[in-house]
Amino acid sequence: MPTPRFVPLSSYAEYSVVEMERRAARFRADLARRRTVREYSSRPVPRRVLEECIRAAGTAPSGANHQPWHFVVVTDAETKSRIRVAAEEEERAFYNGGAPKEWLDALAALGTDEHKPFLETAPCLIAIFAERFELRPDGAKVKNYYVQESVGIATGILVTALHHAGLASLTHTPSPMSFLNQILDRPANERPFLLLVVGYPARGAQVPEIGKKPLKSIASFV
Ligand code: IYR
Repeated sequence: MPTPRFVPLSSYAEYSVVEMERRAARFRADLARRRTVREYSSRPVPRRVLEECIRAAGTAPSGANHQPWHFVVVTDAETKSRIRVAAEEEERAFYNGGAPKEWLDALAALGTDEHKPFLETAPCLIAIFAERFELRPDGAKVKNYYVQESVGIATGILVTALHHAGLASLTHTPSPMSFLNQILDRPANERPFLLLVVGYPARGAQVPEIGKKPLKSIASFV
């Protein structure tokens, strides 16, 4: 068993209370501008921005620091098209009898349906995979811990980083998503977690008129 090695915490920055309040408020206001976008321009996004945002996601905390995620960045038109065809097949089943009425009622305010043109129009899809266990080159399996939590946090950071950089995104979850393993040639130890659609909003893009819950209904201070 390796013995832990420690280094000084040199990266931490402390701010005054006033500065903290200012930073927290500015960050909150900037994030409040983020909207899930379903209408995209086909304008390509800079690869280096995507790389930096994925690096940001890779800073997420994770169970035993195993970093059980893999991000596949898809910009190739043919691959996007194959993903659209497969996703729409799942979505058709979902919207036409597969999903319980209660679920469809809950989605009514978003105006979503089985048509997913953004999977082809948007310049970039980031397929996020969760590594249920690590497969070592010698075939040995190493268990990962809190995989859903870890990949969820990394995905949240990625969504935030993309917004901060000036790109729009959509968290898309066709269900089931195992077609992503086939199309993107990912190994069986990786489970598709989420398909993130990334790009610039289409000119005149519209979003549903929905709100976020106020602090008092999402938090209690005891
Ligand atoms: N995956 C479907 C349905 C869907 C489900 C939820 I929960 C949403 O918040 C939005 C959509 C789709 O993408 O249309």
